[in-house]
Amino acid sequence: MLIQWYPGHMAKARRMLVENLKLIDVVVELVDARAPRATRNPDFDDLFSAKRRVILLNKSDLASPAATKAWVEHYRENGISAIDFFATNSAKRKAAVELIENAASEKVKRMREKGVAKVVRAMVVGIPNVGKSTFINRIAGASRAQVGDKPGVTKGKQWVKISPYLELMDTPGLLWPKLEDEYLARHLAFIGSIKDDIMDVERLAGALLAELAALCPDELSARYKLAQSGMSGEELLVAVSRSRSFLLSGGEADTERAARIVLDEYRAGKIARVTLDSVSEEKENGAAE
Ligand SMILES: Nc1nc2c(ncn2[C@@H]2O[C@H](COP(=O)(O)OP(=O)(O)O)[C@@H](O)[C@H]2O)c(=O)[nH]1
Ligand SMILES: [Mg+2]
Repeated sequence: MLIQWYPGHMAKARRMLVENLKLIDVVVELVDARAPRATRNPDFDDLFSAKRRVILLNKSDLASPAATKAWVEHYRENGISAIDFFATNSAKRKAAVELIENAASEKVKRMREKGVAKVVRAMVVGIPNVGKSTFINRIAGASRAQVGDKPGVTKGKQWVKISPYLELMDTPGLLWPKLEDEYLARHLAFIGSIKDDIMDVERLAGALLAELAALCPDELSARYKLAQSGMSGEELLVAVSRSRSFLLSGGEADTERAARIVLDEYRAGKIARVTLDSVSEEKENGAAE
């Protein structure tokens, strides 16, 4: 599976991010709760080592609640505060604001002792499609006001006031995923973070079906009415085509149509709330490289 990224764009995005880092107190990392390992750029650890960081496991509505809980605990064990999040819903807004404010509370306290009312500045970072823009809009809510340029702040940057003590940069820091590890690259493709048009959808859907057959066999059977034991991904895809009556004129399985449906349904959370990346793999292998 070969995926093209443009080194020029990457270098520019990274430069901008590093530039903006000087202005901020807290880095808010968004990862996709379905694939926290695949959607977390390992450069984060180097780039943000000097900053207070929090992690939001976004799209938790699509992930396994038990797995998300395990990831939250894993991050906490590694000294990073994390919560499960759901950017397309407002229920978690307050929890996110508190998480960010808490991350900067020591600094705020130190400044207050000096008689300065410190405004905490945060930046949202993450790879494409994890929900950065949705999060910024959600957290800004109706009060989305531009705070404007200030001394010491690079011209043109806009800050959104979240509370009297918290401002968020309205341009998220963009990083790219690491794609060297084929297994993790596949997870990025399953969740739709890599464009389908540069991949073989049938191979991709077959691989997804094989993984789902291992992770959530009952839900998979229920959705596609399959007796799946011992089937390969390719065989599973043919079985889905047949059970949905996706057939070509000669009666052959229309596996391309089935592949698109399987990918769409998985991404929309219709098959199961399932998490592809496990904490135990991360513990065994360390963070992705
Ligand atoms: N189900 C679900 N979808 C989400 C959530 N957050 C964002 N999305 C969707 O994910 C897609 C990418 O979101 P966007 O904010 O543009 O991501 P960005 O590229 O990181 O800025 C959009 O279709 C959003 O509606 C979430 O918590 N749950
Ligand atoms: Mg965006």
